Amino acid sequence: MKNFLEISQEVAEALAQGKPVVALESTIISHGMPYPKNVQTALEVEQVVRDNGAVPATIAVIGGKLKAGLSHDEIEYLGKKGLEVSKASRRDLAVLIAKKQDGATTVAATMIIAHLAGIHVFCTGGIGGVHRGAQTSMDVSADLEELAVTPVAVVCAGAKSILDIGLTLEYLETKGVPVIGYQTSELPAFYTRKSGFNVDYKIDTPGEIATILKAKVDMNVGGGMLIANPIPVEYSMDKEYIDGMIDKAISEAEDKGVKGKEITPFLLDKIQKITGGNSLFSNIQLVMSNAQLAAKIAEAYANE
Ligand code: PSU
Ligand code: MN
Repeated sequence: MKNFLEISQEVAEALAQGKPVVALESTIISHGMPYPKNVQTALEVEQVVRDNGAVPATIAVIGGKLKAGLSHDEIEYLGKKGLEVSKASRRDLAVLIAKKQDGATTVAATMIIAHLAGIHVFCTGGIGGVHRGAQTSMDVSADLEELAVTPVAVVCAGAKSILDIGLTLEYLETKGVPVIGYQTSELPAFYTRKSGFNVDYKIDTPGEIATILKAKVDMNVGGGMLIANPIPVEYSMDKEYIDGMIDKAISEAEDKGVKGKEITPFLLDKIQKITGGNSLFSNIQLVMSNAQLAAKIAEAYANE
């Protein structure tokens, strides 16, 4: 079974020694940002994880191998190929293994590979969720189903308003996923610190989050946790401005009939283009902030 899982030497050693490890996804590299910003950001995020005492494990599928821990060359390869690398979620993994192909892993697929490797803490920017209009499109991200079954804590900056945030929270409740606000009782909305919706629990320290994660993992009943870390105030965007831009992107997607796995990357790309890069800057800053928090949680978890 394990011959398709490839853990880098550094990550394998850290795990064997019980040292803190933080998983990082790769859809954000190939599909979430333009080259070369995507590669620079991916390497910087790894550095932030290191600076905060943990070992980064960037996750992707390369040549049919499920990889936990990428070299700089592999990150450069994924970033340069960009949209040519297919976006890989749970449904895609077996096919990519069999065909020996590459895949940029979503939150769902990254959680699976992190879990196979024995990593419990994962840092990303934004998760997939219940899309606006899901009542008829039934577009619910596989990320939410993964959070329901796979014991990995996902640190994010909340849910973008490309999604129906209220329905996303309802779905997570149904699926038994605890939504934790880091030092906040309100779910952040990615570019902004507020969404108008409450989290389930406000927790103020990485140590307490690690204790909850330990209990969750030790119960051994499956399922992950969502940790929402608000974007630092100095990088947060004006809510009306960004919501207006998101609405514009959504109506363009509707006009063009974009659906399925294409919709999220389409909207992310459109938003970046119509905000002239402002949102990309905020996006990068919130990922760095999440990396810092994830490393601290991983460190506390290693000491549990
Ligand atoms: N939302 C963001 N940024 C992202 C994504 C979502 O704000 O980069 C990416 C993540 O990789 C996430 C995926 O797992 O999109 C969700 O895609 P879908 O909605 O098709 O499940
Ligand atoms: Mn979808």
